[in-house]
Amino acid sequence: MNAGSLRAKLPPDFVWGVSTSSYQIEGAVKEDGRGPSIWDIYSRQPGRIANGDSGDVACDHYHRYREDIGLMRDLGVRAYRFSVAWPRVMPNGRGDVNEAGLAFYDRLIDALIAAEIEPWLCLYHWDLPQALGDLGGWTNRDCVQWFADYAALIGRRYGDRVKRYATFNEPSVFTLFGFCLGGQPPAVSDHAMLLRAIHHVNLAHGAAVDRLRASVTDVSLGAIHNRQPCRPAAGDPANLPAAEELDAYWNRAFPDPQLRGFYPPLLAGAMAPYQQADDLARICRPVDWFGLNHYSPLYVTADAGNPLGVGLGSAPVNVPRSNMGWPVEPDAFRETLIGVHQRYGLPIYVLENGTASPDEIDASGEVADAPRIDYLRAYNAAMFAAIDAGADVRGYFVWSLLDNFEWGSGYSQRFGLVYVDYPTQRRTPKASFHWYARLIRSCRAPPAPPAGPRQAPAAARRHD
Ligand code: GCO
Repeated sequence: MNAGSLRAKLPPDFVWGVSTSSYQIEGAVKEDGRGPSIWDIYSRQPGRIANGDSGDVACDHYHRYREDIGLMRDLGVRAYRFSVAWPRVMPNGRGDVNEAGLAFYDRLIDALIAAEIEPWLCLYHWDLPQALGDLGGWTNRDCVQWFADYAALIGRRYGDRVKRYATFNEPSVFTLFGFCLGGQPPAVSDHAMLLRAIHHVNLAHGAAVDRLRASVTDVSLGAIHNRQPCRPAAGDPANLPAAEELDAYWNRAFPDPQLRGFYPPLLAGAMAPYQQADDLARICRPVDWFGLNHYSPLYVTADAGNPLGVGLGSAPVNVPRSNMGWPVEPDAFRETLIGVHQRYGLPIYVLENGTASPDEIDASGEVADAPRIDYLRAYNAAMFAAIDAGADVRGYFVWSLLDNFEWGSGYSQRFGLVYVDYPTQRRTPKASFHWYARLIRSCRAPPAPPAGPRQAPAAARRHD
């Protein structure tokens, strides 16, 4: 990749970053007053998580955040996307506030700012307080107000230092897998509950946008959507209706009402019974950017085993795959960036992109993660091609800084630029860490040359 030419394509204020999430890295799940989340309870249920793993300790980031910020500095990123654990700051999700929990994020944010790394704060990366889950969670319309009150608390507490906020991470993913496809809490499969959850999360997004705008001066906010083309598995036309159905739920059920003011046609009728007057106006509130997570296309099959009749099938055999089995198709990323630009017309920040690879520490103590370097090189080239085609992409954040708790896969999958040896919590930057650091340095605009002697204005020079 010719970095020099890349610089020409990037806006001068292009943001290079890394991303993580609270439940996946913090640990300390019972420390300093934190309440349980639905993921704490779900992870402890037998058979839910590979190898019986949980986020109880994870990367112990709660105690090691200063070391991890040092790694970010070495990487050369100027931005760090993290999430706040709602039950760490409000143990029951509403009412009482946990000062010790708030104080942790004060320490984290202050240390980031001291390291000249801009904090990007995501309010919700799936760890709903279990106390609210017990009251129906996102199927209960009261959760909208509970979330808005939580957003207001965060804005008031950190708004003097944090200006970048995301309301939700991947709302389509946690609602689809939680209420229809399985694999995430509350692990039910019920179309009415899915529709209620979708609608209430959309309402909660709109309410939080209003509360953040009211509490944070100069706020810059958006939501983070996983957007991936839904293709009929095996190219079989019989799978096309399932691909179109999943596309409506996975790619449009949130950005369309939030940014265009209406549900996609495949959802609109089914959603109507759960809407109250002016709900769409409550959802469609002005945001500043589109947060995009992208990994690979989805190959969709018809599957009568769930209310949507959709299943995740296999990619074509000739397509390379990651350790997760996800197809590596960078051109789908280019298409997605251009499509998001054309459909929503907002500045785009890529807030997750990366891959799982079978990383090991070799005899010399290094981690030669060539598959991740190949992936990042190809996907950055695809991003630059999309920018060249006119997509307004303003930033790129790698998922993830650290190997971490990969939900149902537990610690069996590694997405980090930094290898985490979990028994010792030792961090080892991988080869991809150094590759990404070089890419950032090469793409960052060179410092302006020192001002030379003052010259006459150009017009005057033309005549001299
Ligand atoms: C997601 C989540 C992350 C995952 C990452 C790899 O997209 O599922 O945002 O928490 O860990 O994407 O699956």
